[in-house]
Amino acid sequence: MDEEILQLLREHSSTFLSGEEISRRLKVTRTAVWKRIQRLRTLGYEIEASTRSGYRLIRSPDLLTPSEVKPLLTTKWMGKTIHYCHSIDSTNSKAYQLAIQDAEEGEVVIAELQVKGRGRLGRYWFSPAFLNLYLSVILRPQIPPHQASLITLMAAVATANAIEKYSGLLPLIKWPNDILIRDRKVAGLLNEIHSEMDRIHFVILGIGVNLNMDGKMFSKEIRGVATSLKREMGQTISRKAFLQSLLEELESWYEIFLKEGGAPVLKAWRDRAKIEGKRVRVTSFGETLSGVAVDIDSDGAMILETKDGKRKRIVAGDVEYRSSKVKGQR
Ligand code: BTX
Repeated sequence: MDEEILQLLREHSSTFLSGEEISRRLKVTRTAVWKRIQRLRTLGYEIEASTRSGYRLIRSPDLLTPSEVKPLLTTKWMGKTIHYCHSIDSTNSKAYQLAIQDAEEGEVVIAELQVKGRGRLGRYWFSPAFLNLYLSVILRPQIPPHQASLITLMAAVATANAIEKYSGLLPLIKWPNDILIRDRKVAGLLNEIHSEMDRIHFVILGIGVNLNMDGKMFSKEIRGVATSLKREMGQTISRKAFLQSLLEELESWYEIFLKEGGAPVLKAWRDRAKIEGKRVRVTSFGETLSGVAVDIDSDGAMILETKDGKRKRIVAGDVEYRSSKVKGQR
């Protein structure tokens, strides 16, 4: 009912709407309306009340509810269905369940708070309430499973582009999919697939972007390695506006990928990651290797040249950048 009351108040934003009129339209008592108005106020909605004239919506908080977000969306299909959760274990887990139950491509799960936000390889994602963005998008690409990592690269490019468009800053992608500003992680992606040997059922694109966390809000363990857009820009970020920009970029890059294949995604990723010639230490499946990153291949795996001149293909793992690039590399 909250959404319906808000909808009515929005439709009459320049005038008061009487409690009687709201109760008639929603077929509930005036006391029920009053209780809901009180509840909306606790959520941050500023609603003026006058005994004679009724209620008027003055200001909405920066919540990510469908009624706040949808009017701003410029996408054609992505985010047309939004599953909003105030608090959840992980938006990826919820999106996975929905996808198993036949949710459609483009449905999005958004949460204000994740109590078990997940990172890659069993790690955690720090997800405090009302400050950042935690979302998961359900995709159903008709591609073979070995190309799924191109979807991850595509999502990293889209996220980096949204950050640049919003902030004017130049984020760097770190293989495979960390988004860094001035060497600190501002966003992370956790993409999960459900597939058979030769067919993908669905991909869950999980994206976390640090928007409004101040330095002291970061947990101790990540204070030195993480940042937020607010910290970098020195101003509060509108989560709704950023979400609009992110979904627009994601939809457009996904369509490019489906139409033109991996080439444009790989090119954009290379431009953003500048990986060629970087000295790296890679941990992959319990093994640590040092060398120089040569490139990524057409499936998104990193090609590493080790000291003995051998080339290795790294499909998953973590990368640590070491000192400067090798001479002669771009
Ligand atoms: P990752 O494994 O690359 O990064 C996790 C590591 O990053 C942690 O071990 C910690 O050191 C650091 N870290 C944790 N939280 C943060 C944070 N808020 N900012 C910066 N660094 C942090 C990256 O995994 C993938 C993260 C995906 C998160 C999204 S949120 C929506 C969706 N649902 C879900 O459960 N996960 C994804």
